[in-house]
Amino acid sequence: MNFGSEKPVFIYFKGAGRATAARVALFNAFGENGWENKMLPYQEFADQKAIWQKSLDAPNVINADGTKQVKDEETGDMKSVKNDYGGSLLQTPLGYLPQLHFGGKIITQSAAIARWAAGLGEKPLMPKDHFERLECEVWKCQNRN
Ligand SMILES: N[C@@H](CCC(=O)N[C@@H](CS)C(=O)NCC(=O)O)C(=O)O
Repeated sequence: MNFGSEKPVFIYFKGAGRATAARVALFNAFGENGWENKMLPYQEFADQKAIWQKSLDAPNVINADGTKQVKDEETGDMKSVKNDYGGSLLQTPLGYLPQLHFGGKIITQSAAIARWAAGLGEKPLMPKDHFERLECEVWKCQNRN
């Protein structure tokens, strides 16, 4: 699989939290220098979260697909438009970390990122055997991050 020269950027706080499995898998897949492990200072996160929160002004609807409801000026009807979350770094419906910025997308959910990265690289962490893989998935679901 060829990812070109783009480096995935993983963003979380300075600390283990929900990031360990994803960080380990990203390190294994992309090597020490093939990805960026960005640790956001908490104050910076809080500032970004405030911008994000403000963008959810009434009607405060968070759609899972990253859209929000606004009133159509002409018809007065409610319509769905893409939410840019006020330009906040937290451009996702839940405004949480971690995030993975890659391929022009922002991916959330630590377990999903860990599983994805665990299948990559010269020596993927995810076993080839289908049943062993299933056991890994069970373990990951049980741990929920
Ligand atoms: N299910 C998500 C949960 C993410 C989550 O809860 N992130 C917390 C930190 S561990 C967060 O960003 N909290 C900040 C906030 O709630 O404003 C995942 O595993 O990635």
